[in-house]
Amino acid sequence: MFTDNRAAHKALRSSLSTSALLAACLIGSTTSLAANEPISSDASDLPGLGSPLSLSISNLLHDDAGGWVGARPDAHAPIGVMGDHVHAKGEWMLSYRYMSMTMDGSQDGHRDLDSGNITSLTGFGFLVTPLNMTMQMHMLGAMYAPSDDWTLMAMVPWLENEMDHRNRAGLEFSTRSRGLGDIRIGGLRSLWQDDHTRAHLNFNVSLPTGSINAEDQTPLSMGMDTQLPYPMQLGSGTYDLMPGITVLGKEAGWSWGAQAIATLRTGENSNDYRLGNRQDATTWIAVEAAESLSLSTRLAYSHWNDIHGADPDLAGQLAGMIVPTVDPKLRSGDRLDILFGLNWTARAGSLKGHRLALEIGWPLAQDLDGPQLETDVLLTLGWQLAL
Ligand SMILES: [Cu+2]
Repeated sequence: MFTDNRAAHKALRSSLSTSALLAACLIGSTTSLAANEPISSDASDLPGLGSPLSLSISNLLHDDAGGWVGARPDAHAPIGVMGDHVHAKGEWMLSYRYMSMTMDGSQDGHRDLDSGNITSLTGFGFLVTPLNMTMQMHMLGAMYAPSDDWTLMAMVPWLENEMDHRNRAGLEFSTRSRGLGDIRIGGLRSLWQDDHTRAHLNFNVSLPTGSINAEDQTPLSMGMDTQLPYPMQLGSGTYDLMPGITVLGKEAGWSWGAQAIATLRTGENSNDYRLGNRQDATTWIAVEAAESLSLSTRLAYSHWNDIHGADPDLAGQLAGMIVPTVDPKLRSGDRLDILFGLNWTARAGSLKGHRLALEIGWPLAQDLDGPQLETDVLLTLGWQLAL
C-alpha cells in the first residue's frame, strides 16, 4: 500500500518544508517560554503551593477544573476536526468554517495517470477526462449543551464545486455546481472525564438537504443543462448515520486527540443509488506555542466505497464511455493526509471568547479505484465563538 513514488515525493516535499516552518516556530516559542518563569504542571495541580507569578502563568496554560473548553488555544482540536469537544451545561457556541479541497490529476491505484491515457483509445478510452476539481464549503455551526452529559450540534454547509475537463479532441471546458449541502444534526454524549483525558461518543445524522440533481452545460449537451456526474452533486440524497468516538488528552503545554467516525448511508436516494459508506480516523498533537497560540500536527485516514445502484440520468453517459466520473464503480479509494494547524484564541478584551484557526494539509498517499481525481491540498479556516 502507498507505494506511488511521484505522489509520495510530492507530499513528502511539501510536508518537509511545512515541518521545517513548524519546527522553527516551535523552537522560537520554546526559547521565549524558557526565558520566563519555569512552568510547572504541579503548580496548577496544587495551586496553594505555587508562587503568585507561577500561578498566574499556570492559570494561563491550564483551564480550571472541568474547563476543557476554556482559555487554552489547544482546548479545541485542529479546526478540520468536527465534533471534537463537548460543552458544559448551558454553554453555546457558534462557528464558521471555510473548507477547500483541490484535486489535480488522476490516479488508478497508486499510479499517476497521464490525461491523454484516459482519453486515448489505446488507454482507458473515455471521451472526456476530468483535469482538476475545486470543492469549497462555507459551513455554519452551532453547539448547545442542555446538560453536562449531552451537547447538541448542527452544521449547515454551502458548497461550490468546479471541475475542469479535456476531451479527446483537446477541447477544455468547466462545469460548476453550487448550493446548500447536507445539513448535519446530532449530539455528543460524554463518556468520561478526568484531569488529563476525556472521551465522548459522536451521534450525527446527515440529512438529504443537498441536491442530487445539479445540472450544467457541457459541449455534448447542445446548450441544454444536463445532469452532472456523482462528484459534482451537492448531497448524498439519503439519511446518513455518522456514529463515532473521540478521545482527548491534555498535559502541561501540549495536548493530543483521536477520533473515528463512520458514515453509514441508509436506503436509496430518489435517483436510484446510494453513495458508498466511509470511515474516517484521525489523530493529532498540539503544543502551546504562546499564551494564545497553539500549533498542531495531524494525521487523517479515510476510506470510502463505491456507489451502489446508478443514476438513470447518467446511464447514457456511462454506456457511451463519456467520462469516468459517471461510473459508480470508479469511486472508491483510501487516503492518508498530514495536516498542520494553528489555533489562536483571544483571552481578554472585547474579543474574549473568539477563536481563529487554520489548518492546511496534503495527502501522504492515496489509493484510488480510477481513473479518479487525486487530492492535492486541503485547507480549513475557521472562527468559533463560545457564549
Ligand atoms: Cu463547541
